[in-house]
Amino acid sequence: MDLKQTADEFLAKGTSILDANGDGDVDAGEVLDAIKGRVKETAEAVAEAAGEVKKGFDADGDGAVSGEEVKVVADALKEKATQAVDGIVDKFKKE
Ligand SMILES: [Ca+2]
Ligand SMILES: [Ca+2]
Repeated sequence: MDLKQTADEFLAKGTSILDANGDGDVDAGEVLDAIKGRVKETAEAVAEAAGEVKKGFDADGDGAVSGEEVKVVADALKEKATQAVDGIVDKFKKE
């Protein structure tokens, strides 16, 4: 394998992705746009995950998470963890 050629191919690939206006060069604006796009994607994913978590806690959907709602989720998690541990213990018992 020609490392120099592989590096050139990687560079060419990166250039074609980053080169938004297709002039063959990557300028600072194009790099910034690419980073901005990625940061936005990440921020959206985080916001979506946070929304899902909040929805999961907020059982009655009033937009607020009460102590009781946290307790319900915590109990469910505890039960899930207990089941998982029981499953592992059962597996060992069988063997
Ligand atoms: Ca360009
Ligand atoms: Ca609520």
